[in-house]
Amino acid sequence: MRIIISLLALTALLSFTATAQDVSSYKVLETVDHNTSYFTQGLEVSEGLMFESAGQYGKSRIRKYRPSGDKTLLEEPIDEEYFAEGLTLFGDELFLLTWQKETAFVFDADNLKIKRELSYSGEGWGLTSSTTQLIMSDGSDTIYFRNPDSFQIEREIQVRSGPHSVRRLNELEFAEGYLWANIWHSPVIVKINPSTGNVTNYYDFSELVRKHSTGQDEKVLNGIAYDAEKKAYWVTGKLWPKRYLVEFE
Ligand SMILES: [Ca+2]
Repeated sequence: MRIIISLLALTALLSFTATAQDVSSYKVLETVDHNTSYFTQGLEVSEGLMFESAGQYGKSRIRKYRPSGDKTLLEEPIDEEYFAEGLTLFGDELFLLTWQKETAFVFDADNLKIKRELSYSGEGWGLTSSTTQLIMSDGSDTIYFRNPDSFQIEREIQVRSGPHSVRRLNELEFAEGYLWANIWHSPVIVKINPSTGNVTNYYDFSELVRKHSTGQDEKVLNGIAYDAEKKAYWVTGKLWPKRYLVEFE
């Protein structure tokens, strides 16, 4: 039954012919509370601090807290004309995308105050970073690698599963040499080779999605953050009451 559900989820959402062996397994190691008013867009952990952005007009904000719980240490609202999207830490600065205003904000990660603004073309969805670049999605199958100083695009990849495009790429995480991505309105997390754009693994979170998304279409799985201390990944969803520490196979 579980395999049937997984196959349905994958074929329906990724529009390709999946086989049972395409679905990799994972293990939930820890469960902690998550603020149910947070329409989670970006999620990241660094040196014992978790950073999160929440979307929606008039409710967009960023905060930081400890990964072990949900007590907010510091929070900063975003101007109500912006719908906050992906968030990532680069050096001692946080970069935040906005959905349709072609504006990114750069914050001091210590006090969460805006230092400067950047502009780009098109929509902003997910954002993560390597040691040298910012890595961005825009809801299509394209991933953009940007220079953190100029914000200019240095490289692009198209994400593919075999011959098929994988679209609606949303929240991102670059960790352990791979790019991990939520797919908007999908219970699936994909693991992507950042050089080729090829999807190497799929992880089906239908079980958690069924538990948390009932009755509200936008309460989707979103948010991936690699916790280097625990060598595992935190995952959650928009307005979800829980955040999960997961070990991917
Ligand atoms: Ca992330």
